[in-house]
Amino acid sequence: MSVIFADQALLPAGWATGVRVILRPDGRIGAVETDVQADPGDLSVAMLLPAPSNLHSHAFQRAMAGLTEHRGRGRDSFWTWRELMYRFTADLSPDDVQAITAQVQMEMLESGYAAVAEFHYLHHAPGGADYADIGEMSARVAAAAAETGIGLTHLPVLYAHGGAGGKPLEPAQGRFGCDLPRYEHLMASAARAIAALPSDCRLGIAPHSLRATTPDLLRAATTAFAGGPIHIHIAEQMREVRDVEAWLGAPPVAWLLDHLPVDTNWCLIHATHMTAPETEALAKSGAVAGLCPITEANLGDGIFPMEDFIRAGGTYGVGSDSNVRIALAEELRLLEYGQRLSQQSRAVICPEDASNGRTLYDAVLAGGSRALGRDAGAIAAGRLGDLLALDGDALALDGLVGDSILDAWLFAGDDHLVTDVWSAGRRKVRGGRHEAHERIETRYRATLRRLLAT
Ligand code: NGQ
Ligand code: ZN
Repeated sequence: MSVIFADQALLPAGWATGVRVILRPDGRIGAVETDVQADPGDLSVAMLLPAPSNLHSHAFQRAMAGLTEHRGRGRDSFWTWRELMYRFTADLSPDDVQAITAQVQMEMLESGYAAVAEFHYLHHAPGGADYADIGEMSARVAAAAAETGIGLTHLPVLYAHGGAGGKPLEPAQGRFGCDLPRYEHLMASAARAIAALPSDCRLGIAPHSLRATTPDLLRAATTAFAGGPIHIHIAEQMREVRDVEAWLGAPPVAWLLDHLPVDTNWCLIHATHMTAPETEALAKSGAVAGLCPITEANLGDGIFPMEDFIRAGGTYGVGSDSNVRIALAEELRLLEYGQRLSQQSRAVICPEDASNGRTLYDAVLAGGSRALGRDAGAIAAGRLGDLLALDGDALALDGLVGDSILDAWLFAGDDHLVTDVWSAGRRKVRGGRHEAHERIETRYRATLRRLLAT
């Protein structure tokens, strides 16, 4: 048993003071006491919060952060960025992927995320042949999680087509591609890799997008792997919306909701471009909208119809997607700021007479846990011990109580205010640094230097 004592903590019923959180050896919270004093053996922190889950990541893309900001000829777009990204994947080795993924997971933990859903599609060797173990790359993602201690929901991606209408894969997509039998082998291997991790880690599936699958394949895969998390990219770019409409006779979100049993196991990544009826139907389905504001801004995707979605009772969470920046506070701030800029208004996401910071934070705790299939998101007996502590001595937080802590952190601060992070009770970050920071970063630097040289 270890015990954290917090001067202030955010509990399901609201802020409490004098809080003891008792962590069980299995990584769950055993009990929560309030209005008490610290015991001598307790670890004392100023401000304790549940730590959110990051619901969308492509770890390898972290290594090209900042390298896609040179404008080429013509108009830069998501599609020209994708060309660069494909070129970048061409010779990443399993060692490279493991080194990059460990760095990414470490940065996520240091930023305050306790867990991540890794939407993993770089499966095969250069040229597209299977590795000796078809799940080699999944095993590397799992090995990174074993080293960093992050809570992993691993989502091997089913990527079978090069574009809407069942187009064949492009040569540059060869390392991603699987038909269903090959995918089933991959999933079996990935399941073995995940079984070696702590029990909070789990497996789900990710049909990449409507354009990278077909209706039949999507139905077959989601039936074969029903019952766990199902993530899919959808309606991110207008070109994709038009292609799907021309092919399937409906816009992507409407088509998906009409043709598959979309429920709380599903997470629709981006869902940026929706009509009002699609927005309402998605909200009512119980599926999570997986919003990635920093990447969506970077790639020029557009702005999610948040007001309509919230009015209809929708659930959302955030992901760092391309990992061009891994920054929890910034991700939430940009989510709200995109709405402010487009609506020419303030406090767009927040209901009346409430805190912006608290509203955003509560929402992504719930949405992230649901999307990862992770029993976290609250400091309550029985839940996983996904926790973070903030620096009560920091100037930005000095003297603050309750929701104003969240407002100050998310709108006027950054992730340097995060001092300690626990994932399922595993205390991996202290003093703002991951326990293996030096080793992981040194290896990552060497990997990057080699990649940049080629
Ligand atoms: C991805 N990126 O899966 O990383 C995609 C591009 C593709 C985003 N959807 C790859 N933002 O579409 O093939
Ligand atoms: Zn993505």
